[in-house]
Amino acid sequence: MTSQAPNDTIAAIGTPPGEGGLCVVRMSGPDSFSIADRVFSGAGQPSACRTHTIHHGYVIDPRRRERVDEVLLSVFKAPRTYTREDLIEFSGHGGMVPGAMILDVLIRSGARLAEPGEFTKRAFLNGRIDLLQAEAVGELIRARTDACARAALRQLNGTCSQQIDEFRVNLIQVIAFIEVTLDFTEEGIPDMEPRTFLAQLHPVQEALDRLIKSSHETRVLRDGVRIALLGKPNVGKSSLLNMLASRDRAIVHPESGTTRDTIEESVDIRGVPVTFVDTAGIRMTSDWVERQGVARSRKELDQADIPLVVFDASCRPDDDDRNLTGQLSRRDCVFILNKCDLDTYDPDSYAEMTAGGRCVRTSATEGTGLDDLLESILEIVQYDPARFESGLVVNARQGDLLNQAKASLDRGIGVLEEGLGAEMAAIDLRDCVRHLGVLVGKEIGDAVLDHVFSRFCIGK
Ligand SMILES: Nc1nc2c(ncn2[C@@H]2O[C@H](COP(=O)(O)OP(=O)(O)OP(=O)(O)O)[C@@H](O)[C@H]2O)c(=O)[nH]1
Ligand SMILES: [Mg+2]
Repeated sequence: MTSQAPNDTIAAIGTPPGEGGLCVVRMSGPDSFSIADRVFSGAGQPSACRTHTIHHGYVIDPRRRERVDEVLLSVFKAPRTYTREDLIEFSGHGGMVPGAMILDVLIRSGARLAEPGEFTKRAFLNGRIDLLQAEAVGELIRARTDACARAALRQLNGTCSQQIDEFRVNLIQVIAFIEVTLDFTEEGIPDMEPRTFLAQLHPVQEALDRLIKSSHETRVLRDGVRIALLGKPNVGKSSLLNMLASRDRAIVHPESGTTRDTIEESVDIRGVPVTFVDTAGIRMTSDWVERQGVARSRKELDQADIPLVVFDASCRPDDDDRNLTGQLSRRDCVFILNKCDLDTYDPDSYAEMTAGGRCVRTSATEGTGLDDLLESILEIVQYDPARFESGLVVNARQGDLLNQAKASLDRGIGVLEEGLGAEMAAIDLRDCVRHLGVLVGKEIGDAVLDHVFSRFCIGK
């Protein structure tokens, strides 16, 4: 069973910690107004104010009868509120202390400190949004690029939830027909044959399939891509990182072995959140610190989604280059033939080593080849902005449920196609409905809810 909404009153700071213009403390639940009446001093009592209005005043510590902060108080009366409960927001001065003092007064006056995501959890438990939408709030907060935020917002608007609901309605209709057919087998109902059911199920199967495919494509928006710059010392890895980041992020120097530790930089490439990792040049060395750096570079070679293998193509390949390419057992990588601005540039001498791979010619010092490099990266992540526009941003929970729903539906359709009996198919179809229900948050237990909302920040 789905949990009931709790009936206590919660409070939390809704803005990030630190110095800032404002700090917002929110409070939600049945006692919000009685607590606010006790701690707020302004032109009138909050409980007497019209809903969706803002009032100037002070938060008072009722014990000491002294002002805690000057605030604007926003009044939201149930049910047209974020949580569907009575809700109050105090906008006080930003900073480490004022918000904490307001919160302290609210807690001492009867509110409880909210758990992470509890405001959004209440919006869900009170039926304002479904679980897909609640999770989209979390995605929106965590979004690292515009494209990811837009996708989360679409999900928050309920577009995906509507689609899932349509699937459920269609399946429930078919299950109901099957049950009716079973009840009236004697009389025989001519329209209720497997092909009638199949005609209704196939479009759901196709639409679910499309949703799963598009969710694979949008996964990269949510999780981002980790791309490592690898190569022997001095080939220009740090210079390339600076070119990709459009700033002087890493130290560049003519001496070999400049970069000792891995350096990360987040970049938005046409909506895809990419983390570029600059690494220490891979070579045999007796220097202890450099050896640790090389070990980290090797780890990056395994961990990164895409390795960018950099060569200094103004010199001929040597053993260090050959050793490195020997370790590339695998996967998509991009070979970068750097330093194309130099007279001695000879990319052909690398042809054998890079045979069959994607190659890009660059000059990190002159900024040449950046577009080609970005294109190669987007090709590997199969980025297509048009498809991203309609996709669902799935997390692991949602991905699992979509796949389980699809598997049940496929089984049910298989049973009908083989003429094994509609009552058998109904069992699978019911499973599918159940999985889709859990996806949008119907009939789920506390453990799942706690897991979903524990990943939120406090105050959301
Ligand atoms: N002419 C030219 N010089 C470059 C280019 N890229 C890098 N360099 C120079 O090559 C030298 C080494 O560059 P880095 O970016 O520090 O090379 P790295 O691969 O990070 O080196 P390590 O950190 O020592 O492994 C510096 O003097 C750079 O200015 C390029 O495309 N053309
Ligand atoms: Mg470097």
